Amino acid sequence: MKNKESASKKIKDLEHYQKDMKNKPLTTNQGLKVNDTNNSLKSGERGSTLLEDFLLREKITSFDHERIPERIVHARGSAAHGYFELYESIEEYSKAGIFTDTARKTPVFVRFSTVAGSKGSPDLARDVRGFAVKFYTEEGTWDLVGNNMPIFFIQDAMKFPDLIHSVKPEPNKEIPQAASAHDTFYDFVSLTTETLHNHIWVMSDRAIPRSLRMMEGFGIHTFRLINAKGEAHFVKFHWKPTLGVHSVTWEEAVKINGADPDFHRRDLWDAIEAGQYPEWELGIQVVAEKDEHKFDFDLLDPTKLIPEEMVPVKIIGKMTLNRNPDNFFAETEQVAFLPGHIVPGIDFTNDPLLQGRLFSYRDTQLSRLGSPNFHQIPINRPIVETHNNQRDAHMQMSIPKGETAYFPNSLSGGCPHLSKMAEGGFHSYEERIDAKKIRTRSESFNDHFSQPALFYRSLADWEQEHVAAAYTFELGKCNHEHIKERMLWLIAQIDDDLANKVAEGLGMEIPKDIERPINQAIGADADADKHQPGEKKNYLDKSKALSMANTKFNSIATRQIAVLAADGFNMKKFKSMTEILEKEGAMVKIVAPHGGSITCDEGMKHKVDAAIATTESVLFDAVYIPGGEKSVEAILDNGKFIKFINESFKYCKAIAVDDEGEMALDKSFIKAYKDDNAIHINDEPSKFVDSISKHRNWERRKLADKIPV
Ligand code: HDE
Repeated sequence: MKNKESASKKIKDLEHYQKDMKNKPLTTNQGLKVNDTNNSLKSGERGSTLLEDFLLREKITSFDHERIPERIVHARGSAAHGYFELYESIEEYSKAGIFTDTARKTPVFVRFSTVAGSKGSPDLARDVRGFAVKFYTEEGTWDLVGNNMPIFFIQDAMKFPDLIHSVKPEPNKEIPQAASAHDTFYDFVSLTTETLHNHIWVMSDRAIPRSLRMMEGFGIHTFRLINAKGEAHFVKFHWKPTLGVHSVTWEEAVKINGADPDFHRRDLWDAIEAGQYPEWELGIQVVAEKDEHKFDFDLLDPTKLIPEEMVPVKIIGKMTLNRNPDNFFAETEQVAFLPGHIVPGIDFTNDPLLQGRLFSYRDTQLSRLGSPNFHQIPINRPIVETHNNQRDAHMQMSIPKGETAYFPNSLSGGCPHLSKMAEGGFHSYEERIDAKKIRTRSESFNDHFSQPALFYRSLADWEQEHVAAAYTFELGKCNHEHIKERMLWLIAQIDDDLANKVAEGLGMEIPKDIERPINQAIGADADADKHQPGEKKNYLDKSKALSMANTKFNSIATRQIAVLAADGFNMKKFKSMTEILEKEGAMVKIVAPHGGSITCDEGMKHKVDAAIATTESVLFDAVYIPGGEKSVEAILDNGKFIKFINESFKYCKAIAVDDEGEMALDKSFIKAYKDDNAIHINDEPSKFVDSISKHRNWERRKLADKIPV
């Protein structure tokens, strides 16, 4: 169901371009009604096809050219429409209408993506997620093109092609797809130590989110906010999901990729269709210009975050996604995000990564969308009128009138005319620059170990274990010993304990010292010593915001609950349990021995959501087994149900059973562990709800490792 009421300005604009085929005759692109689209024109019934057949040629030509180049990075993505609302004006920092006018509902279009994989790659790859937001503001479009991690791999745009070439499939054999676990990536990472911070985030569960709706977003770079007086403040942007930040485990991710490679895409779509609109609050970390140099790291270095303990995040508004796209290609594929799209009140800094992005995104749209007129594609059009002297090129959709296409002119009355700043004219922030032209990296960017160490220290024990397992898995997939050794040495610079665990898993020794220079991202004539990673600093012991153990655990909204049942299940308990789960916003799905429907002990038919043969436990958050002897016996007759139960236990999920449902536990690994905190036998439904809202019972994990599924 589309939410018509909140149909925003942008949605109305898009409606203008929508085509509804209902009750319409099939026509050619010229409007000619078609009488036969099944047979080509031939000379005789069995004769050869004629070149004259313009109907065949139009249809086939269109088909032949359906594909456009996929994005070189972030090819795999899913998107949705929504709106942004401001809680309170921040006019002391920014004059942007979106940050001062609390009455506005600014339309947005948001695209989430993985980075390394192709368009058809699975959703649960271990990877950074793109989090790109297009705000259609009254002053023009602002694109906040961020990721789900607060830092980036590299410090200078010049390194981006190298980074991406190293992680993409190896060029001789085009292997592996959507995976960083291979030699070329670790060759690059181990020679480019600035990558280590983003890399350890990728080794954490942040790289395998439970849902796109349960991950944070970050603008990453330090930007500037500019107020009406022209004063600037540094700012970092944060998106915080109202459902909290939750992830799956790596083993589950691997299984989900097989069971449902569209897991995230489907989850986003289904939640919106069900009216369970994903929400994020927007937060800002603001730093006065005068405080630029008071930190132990450089604010212009995109491999550094500002710990929230040092600069708190001020929550200023909320984004809600309430409408799925009508057409994947027209909207999700053709949307073009450009970090260079800003509005008065927001400006750039000299972050060398951001500066390079300001070039790359416009450039890439030219090859992807084929024309500088890509801004005229409906999804990319701003909601405000545009007038300028740019003309022509492929696919010009407007008909600019008049005899002039230059400025200044007198023949068109000087129009389109310039706007003063007071009228909303954009004016770049006048930053003082007094420098020599130089190709180098600032030494203030040399700290490569402190923040990965801070991240690792801040994690809960189960998160740390997952990080160690991820390094071990990824390096275990590498073939070259010298690359693994270099990585082990570097991990030891971050944390000894972590390095020991990884070394043990790899069956290797941590090398005592390895030949310098370690960091090879320097010029041939550069003084290597000046550009090596500095000593690890400890300016903060732990930062709470870095651990998912400190996220929100107060909702089970949109959680998928599998009800394992067959004919004869006990309706009474089923009803009281599922009513509460559904009231809390969970999605209850009946998984049965077969499709169609099953009949409860009160003789009513219930639609089966998935036959056991078509689904897997990793697609669910929790399991409920109602009583009813016949029902429980029927499910225990099928080994896949037992696997389902054992696997749910293994991945630390909440499980509830009523009455005879307990027989299912006795047939499973759980038999000896019925006192587990998240196993509920004839318990109050509210207790089951509590356990689901905790996401996982990590206390169970050591035991769970022993379960052979
Ligand atoms: Fe991107 N990036 N990027 N990137 N990026 C692209 O632009 C690039 C970087 C991000 O859903 C491309 O339209 C360079 C950081 C997202 O359509 C391309 C550098 C961050 C998306 C490009 C970076 C991002 C892209 C490919 C280093 C987080 C997907 C297709 C200087 C702050 C947007 C396209 C969407 C896409 C270049 C680094 C986020 C090639 C050169 C840092 C979310 O232009």
